[in-house]
Amino acid sequence: MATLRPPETIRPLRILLITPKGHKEEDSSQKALFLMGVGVLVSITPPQHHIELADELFGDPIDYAGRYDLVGITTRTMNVMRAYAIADEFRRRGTKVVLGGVHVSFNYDEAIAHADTVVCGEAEHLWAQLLQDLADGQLAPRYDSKDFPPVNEVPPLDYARIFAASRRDKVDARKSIPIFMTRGCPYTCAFCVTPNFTGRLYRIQSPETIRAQIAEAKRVFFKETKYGKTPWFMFTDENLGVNKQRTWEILEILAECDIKFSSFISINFLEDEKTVDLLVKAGCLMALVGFESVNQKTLQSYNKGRTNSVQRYAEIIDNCRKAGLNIQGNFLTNPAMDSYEDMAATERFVRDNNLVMPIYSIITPYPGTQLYKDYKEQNLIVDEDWDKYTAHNLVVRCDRYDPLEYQLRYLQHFLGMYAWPAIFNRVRNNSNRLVNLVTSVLFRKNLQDQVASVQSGKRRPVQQGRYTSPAPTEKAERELAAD
Ligand code: B12
Ligand code: SF4
Repeated sequence: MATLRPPETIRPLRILLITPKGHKEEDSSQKALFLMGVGVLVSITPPQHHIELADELFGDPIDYAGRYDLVGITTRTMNVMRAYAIADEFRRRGTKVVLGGVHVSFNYDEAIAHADTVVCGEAEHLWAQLLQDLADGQLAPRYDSKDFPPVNEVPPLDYARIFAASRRDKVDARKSIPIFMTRGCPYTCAFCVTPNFTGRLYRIQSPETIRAQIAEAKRVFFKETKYGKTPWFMFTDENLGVNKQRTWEILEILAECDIKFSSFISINFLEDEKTVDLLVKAGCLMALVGFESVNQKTLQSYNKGRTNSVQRYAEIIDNCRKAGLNIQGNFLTNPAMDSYEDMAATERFVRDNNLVMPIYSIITPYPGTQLYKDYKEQNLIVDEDWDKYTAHNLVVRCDRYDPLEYQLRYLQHFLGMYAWPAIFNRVRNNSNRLVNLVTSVLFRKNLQDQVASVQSGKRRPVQQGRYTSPAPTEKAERELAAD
């Protein structure tokens, strides 16, 4: 690793950072004003460089003829094919391209065919080095966070610079502003990228930094209108409540900031009355919870049994609601484990508990997860067309059911969570009625379209040949014998 020189000795660069929109990515009414990965890059770029942002989720055009020294593209699995297409076009015109983000971090060989360099892992400690190398004409083909010191502290966001670089305007109280308090999550759910990415290192910003960032984000991005005087923040934390004491401190600061927000938080943290009370006082409109399954055995197979206890779900939701906290729920279905009856039970659970904005996904083995590794070894992944990795397409083996029927039934149960009586009860039983109504109606329409496209044959899972299970490994045989 070369040493970093003072900024004034490094040629100023013109940089374009792109957020691509996956070919099959659906339009969302609540997309983030900017992706956090991009926000972080802008905030840590040495000041002499000029940065522009183009976000395809908002329809920003991409100026392929623009004179840029570097085009950086962030990737997730569902948008990576689009990222590659954009990268190829810029490189065809002689512009240097760097790819980064969760997908390419686990697929270097695939990604480098479309880029001059690929960043694997977190960029905080390598970005300035990469830019210096580029300015010196010595760009390396790979920058891996493992070769740099660990990111023990996450940097505060520079909202003013992000605003200046982006094409977004100020937002009113109906649109959320992204921010994070913590990064990482120490748990090891098999379907999640976090444990092998940023996870084990759980970092928490200091209360003073949080207070200052909120004030700055409000000043830069928020405008008061008839829709309200209180800004709404989207916390992009993986899991807010991991360190209880520090979470309480953060929530006490937030309570003084006059904001509303939503955040991911594990269900077990919501068992604690004080945490719930402080969340409500801090302005939390909605806790985003990964319930994943209403079957404890399935949770155990995902390594999620430690945080989630199905038996306690309904009581915790009820207590939170009584305290004034809405609970949003995320669920998964897996053809290897979940029958049609399980799908019906999941829908019933969502409806009985009046969860807000439920998201139902089909198990998707994202590269970098333990699930991907296991399914790859067992030959259970049938489709690696990354465009389909939106979490709503069947890309894994489906032996017990007809794949097309499984795909359809899954969408129908998802739509069932947005049937009119379900929407009615959801709106009636939760606070923030207008938000709940509007988002539910939008989800309903989107799901109706998805069901129609499967029914019409426009969208179908790949053909799956007859499956012969691999011979059990020695370990599996031992476990079976122990059972
Ligand atoms: C917050 C969050 C959300 C929020 C907000 C999303 C948003 N639009 O920002 C909401 C709730 C809306 C959401 C929704 C979904 N999400 Co989400 N989400 C996250 C979460 C928890 C944090 C993302 C984040 O902001 N991280 C903080 C930033 C700073 O990290 P970063 O983006 O990785 O960036 C760093 C590096 O990657 C690198 N980098 C990134 N880009 C670039 C570019 C360049 C050029 C360079 C040099 C470096 C670089 O540098 C950055 C700083 O270190 C992640 C978990 C995770 N670990 O990433 C999941 C995650 C991204 N989500 C995921 C999924 C699957 C979804 C959904 C499909 C879930 C569903 N069933 O509907 C939807 C899809 C919505 C959509 N269209 O985007 C997956 C994606 C897996 C994958 N391989 O693509 C993740 C990884 C979780 C998981 N299951 O493992 N999500
Ligand atoms: S609790 Fe959430 S963020 Fe943490 S590993 Fe599990 S799914 Fe990922």
